[in-house]
Amino acid sequence: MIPDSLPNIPWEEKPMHCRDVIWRYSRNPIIPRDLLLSSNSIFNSAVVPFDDGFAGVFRCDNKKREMNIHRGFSRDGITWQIDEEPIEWITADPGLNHFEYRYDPRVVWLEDRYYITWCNGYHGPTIGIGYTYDFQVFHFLENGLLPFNRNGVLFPRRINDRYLMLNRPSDNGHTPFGDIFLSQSLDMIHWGEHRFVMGTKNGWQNTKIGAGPVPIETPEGWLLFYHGVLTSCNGFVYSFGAALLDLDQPWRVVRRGSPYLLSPQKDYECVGDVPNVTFPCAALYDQPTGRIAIYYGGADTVTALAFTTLDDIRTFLHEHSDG
Ligand code: BMA
Repeated sequence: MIPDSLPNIPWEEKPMHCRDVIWRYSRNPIIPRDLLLSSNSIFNSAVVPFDDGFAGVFRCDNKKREMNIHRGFSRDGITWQIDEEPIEWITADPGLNHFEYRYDPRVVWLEDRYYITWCNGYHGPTIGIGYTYDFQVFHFLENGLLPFNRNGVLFPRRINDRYLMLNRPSDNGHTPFGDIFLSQSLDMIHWGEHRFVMGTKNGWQNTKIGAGPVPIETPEGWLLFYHGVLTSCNGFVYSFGAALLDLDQPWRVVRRGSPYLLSPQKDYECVGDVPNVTFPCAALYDQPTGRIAIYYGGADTVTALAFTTLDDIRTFLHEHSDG
């Protein structure tokens, strides 16, 4: 169960000189690439409140450059103990456990358990869906959609009886296109009733977009942080921004911020295995204070943290929205 109040949310006040909506943790990155003996890089990872602290699922690319997801725990959400070995999945169909790759996890508390979604290699990238009750035993449920698809992100509750998942149809490579869609399910296995949510736009999100952290429920709508990709003459640049989706029909966009909120500007975002990438996969929210902590990958190499408040985001979306 995730409480509305999260007094131990990682937090740092906005620096005096900062005029941005989002500010970075002063001691970024919080997870170095070599935290594990076996790791080449640890990035694009997801965390949730768990017990007295936090649990997480981390994307760890190893020194063979295999991409897999590992479990971790933390007291404060900043210093993490991550397993050397990847998560082992229990599945009824052994054919599904054939490992190609697993990456970019998201974790959500939904009804009675933590669901994990990730980009799962199954004859191409698709959305793997699994769950755990305790972060000890992990069950692999199904591939929710056909290849090729990435950035599968579940909503934290059913809406109109349905589970909802944002996703981004793609190709088998470094996809030069991509819009956000929403798919619906009565049982978490069979997905349909697909709806278009939003597409690319000029500027920082001109090539493709994809859902980031699990949407946060607010009185004005679902707050969605999402990444947007610009094609520069030197390759892709991954920034992220925010939108509000309708509470009952979340494929309807209520507001969409036109400037990005954060783009690769610090060394650990600009320099690494893939330069110029900021890629959010998780956000913690403390309702009483409105504090939000966003976890994002830097340059496909390290994990970093940034902060904002719901008020800051609300003001931003009111003042800089293009609908
Ligand atoms: C995307 C995913 C992300 C990665 C990004 C930038 O397609 O593979 O994991 O952060 O590219 O390389």
